[in-house]
Amino acid sequence: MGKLLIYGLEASPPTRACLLTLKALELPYDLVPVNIPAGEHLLPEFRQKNPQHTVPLLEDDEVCIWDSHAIMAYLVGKYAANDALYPTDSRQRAIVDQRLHFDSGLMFTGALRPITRSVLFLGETAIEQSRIDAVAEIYDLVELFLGDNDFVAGNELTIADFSFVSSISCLAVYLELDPVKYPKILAWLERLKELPYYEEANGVGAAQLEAMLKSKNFTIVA
Ligand SMILES: N[C@@H](CCC(=O)N[C@@H](CS)C(=O)NCC(=O)O)C(=O)O
Repeated sequence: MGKLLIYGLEASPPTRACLLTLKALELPYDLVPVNIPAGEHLLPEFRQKNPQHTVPLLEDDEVCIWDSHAIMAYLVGKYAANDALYPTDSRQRAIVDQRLHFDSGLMFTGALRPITRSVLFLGETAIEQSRIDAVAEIYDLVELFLGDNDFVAGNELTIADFSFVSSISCLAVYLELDPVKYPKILAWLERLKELPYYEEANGVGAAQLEAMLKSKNFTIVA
């Protein structure tokens, strides 16, 4: 096996979800930096590997896989010693898959990405309250998903937790997690922060993105 290459940047939430998976599986990898603000993802060399020009992109022995959710599933399927992070049992897998689609379709793509794009790349400094209300609706659902479980897809840590934590640690920049309304999400976040690789794989990049966003001095308007 050649060394795994993960193209992306630490500030990118889906890149961080993959870094969490790589660390959890103790897989050696190189993070190949792709400077999105400088447009490196649009260069022909990168588009040749990923015509959709998104990060993260995984390169494994010349096979290119993109979309963090697909990458995480691939890494567990190919390299994990067991299926704990992405169960093969149909029922358990369906729950994990539902959470991954929730992140892919709604939490990251529907809420986080458009707001972040407006602030970082389109120079908008006023975020409409309705977009923040949509974040609150997402929190409401995540609080329900957690129920009495320790993790978002049950009582075991899975790749769904990696997706969720990479997105939620950034959504919290737009809407703080109210301890009265979201005690389960906050307790779950603390649980994830206890992972020995959390800070390196998610904490550092989340702080970078938070600093980038706050430097734009955005406000929320009705
Ligand atoms: N669903 C994708 C989303 C990836 C994505 O949108 N990444 C952003 C950076 S955080 C990106 O590459 N933006 C550049 C572009 O879309 O051209 C995933 O989970 O990997």
